Parts: sequence; structure tokens; C-alpha cells
Amino acid sequence: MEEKIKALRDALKKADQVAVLTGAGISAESGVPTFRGDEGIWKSYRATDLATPEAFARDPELVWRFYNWRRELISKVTYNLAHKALVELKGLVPGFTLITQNVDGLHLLSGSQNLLEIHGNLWKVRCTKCQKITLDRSPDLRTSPKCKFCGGLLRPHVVWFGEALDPAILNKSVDASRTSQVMLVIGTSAVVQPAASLALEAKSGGAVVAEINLESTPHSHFMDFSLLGKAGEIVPKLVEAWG
Ligand code: BV8
Ligand code: ZN
Repeated sequence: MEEKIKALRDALKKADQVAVLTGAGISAESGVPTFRGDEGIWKSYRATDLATPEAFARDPELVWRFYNWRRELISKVTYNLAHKALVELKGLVPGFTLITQNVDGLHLLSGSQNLLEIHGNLWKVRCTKCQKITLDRSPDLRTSPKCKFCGGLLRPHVVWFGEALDPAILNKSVDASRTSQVMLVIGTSAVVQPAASLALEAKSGGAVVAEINLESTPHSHFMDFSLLGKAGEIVPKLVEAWG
């Protein structure tokens, strides 16, 4: 493992543009349950029951109870060494783009800036009437929060299944992946589209692609590096001894 980490670090040191895609696995060591792991959130709920516009139209209170449960849980945890190491990596390379599928806000909390939150952010709410987006960090928003501007029903500002991603954010993510010389893919099961296709964009753009995950994924076969282990242990090693 050490020689793989050194080789990947050497590739990062030579890179002009680095792209990073993170998934729920980078927040696992902070105590945020992942989606598809043994204790995964989706195990106890079916994604289609909760994270879809149809579910919200059918039963907004149920969907809000799900998101309040996650807000409550995430309000009690903080970022971990992997989040922090990515903040450090950004300062070590000429060009750096962080793309996250996570909606927990832990990258922002750890100091990452200008990151691309392609699935939105749990701490932002959007009015279903006037579309205004506000940041609200209260752990429990009750089950039918109303917009303070127009009284409309608020929804979590996250991308649900069947909803399109913000085209501007997606285009920036594709460009950053395609023009990178190295792309790190950290803690994602590479199942959800179109996020999962970003690693292929990087590969087709000629980048060195590296996967950091507890287990292999459907993308492992085309990775130049597949580092099996905890993000909180591996990612800091990439920036330690950089000099
Ligand atoms: C779209 C926000 C079209 C909400 C999320 C078939 C049927 C139906 C739909 C589809 C289908 N095929 C494709 C689709 C489309 C669908 C999709 O991809 N479905 C999948 C399930 C098959 N995609 C969509 O619907 C997208 N929209 O396609 O729109 C469109 C176009 C134009 C106009 C209209 C419509 C929208 C997708 C976004 C969905 N929203 N989240 C919320 O979070 O509440 S996705 C959700 O899954 C999370 O955001 C999460 O980030 C994401 C991906 O999961 P992962 O992050 O990978 O997490 P997971 O638990 O799966 O894996 C964790 C990994 O970490 C594991 O590999 C584990 O081994 C590893 N790990 C664990 N611990 C550690 C670790 N690694 C390292 N260290 C550790 N310590
Ligand atoms: Zn409103």
C-alpha cells in the first residue's frame, strides 16, 4: 500500500489540475451513515420512498421527518482527517476542483471552498413557490416549514432521484474531471448517475484515476490505483511527506 500511496503522491505532485469526487464514504468516519453500506440509510428506507419529488408531493411530512433526522444526526458530527487532508491538498497543487455527492456540508465545515455540491446541501432549503434558497442550520425544521418570504412550503435543497442536477454545476464538474491530470474518487459506490460517470470523463481525458474505498466498486477495473482502506487513513497519507 505504501508504495502505491507514494506513486499516487508523485502523480499528484506532477499534476497541474487535480479533480476529486467524494461520496458518503468520506463522511462515514465522522459518523454519518452511508447509503448502501450494511447500516446504510437506504437499507431502512427505500430511496424511492423518500428522496424523490413524488414522495414529497405525496407525503411532505414523511420526507421532512427523514431530512430532520439526518439534520439532527449531522448537526452532532464534524469533519474528519480525510476532509481536512483535501483542504491541504488544494493548497499544494496549482489547480484543484472538489466535487461532492454528499449533502452533509462537512467539506464546507472543514474549510473547503468553491466546491461543487452536485446533489445539493442538506442545510439549504428551497421554497417550492418562490424558489428562494436559504441556508438554515437548525437541526429540526419541523415537518412543514414555510418560506419567510412568501409562505410557500419549503423543501430540502437537494437533488432527488429523477431530478436533474443543476446544469451549470454538472458542466463544471465534467470539465474539471475531463481536464484533470489526476482524479481521486473517494468513498463512493459509483452507482448513482450522472456523478459516477465523472471518473470515466477523467479517464477518457487521459487522467490518472485513483479510487479510495473500503471495497472494490464497478469502477475499480479501470482505475490506475485502487487503494483499499479508510479514507481517514489513506487521504492524509497522500499529503503527508509531500515536501
Ligand atoms: C437524474 C441527494 C435525470 C438526496 C442523492 C434506474 C431507475 C431509476 C433511476 C435511475 C436508474 N438508473 C439511473 C437512474 C438515475 C438515478 C440513479 O443514478 N439511480 C441509481 C440509484 C441507479 N439518478 C438520478 O435520478 C439523478 N438524476 O438522473 O435525472 C433527469 C435528467 C433531466 C431531466 C430530469 C431528470 C439524481 C441522482 C441524485 C440523487 N440524490 N442524494 C439525499 O442525499 O437525500 S444520491 C445519494 O447517493 C447521495 O447523494 C449519495 O452521495 C449518492 C451516492 O451514494 P454514495 O455517495 O456512493 O454512497 P454509498 O453509500 O452508495 O457508497 C459509500 C461508499 O463508501 C461505499 O463504496 C463504501 O464502501 C465506501 N466507504 C464506506 N466507508 C468508507 C468508505 N470508503 C472509504 N473510507 C470509509 N471509511
Ligand atoms: Zn417563498
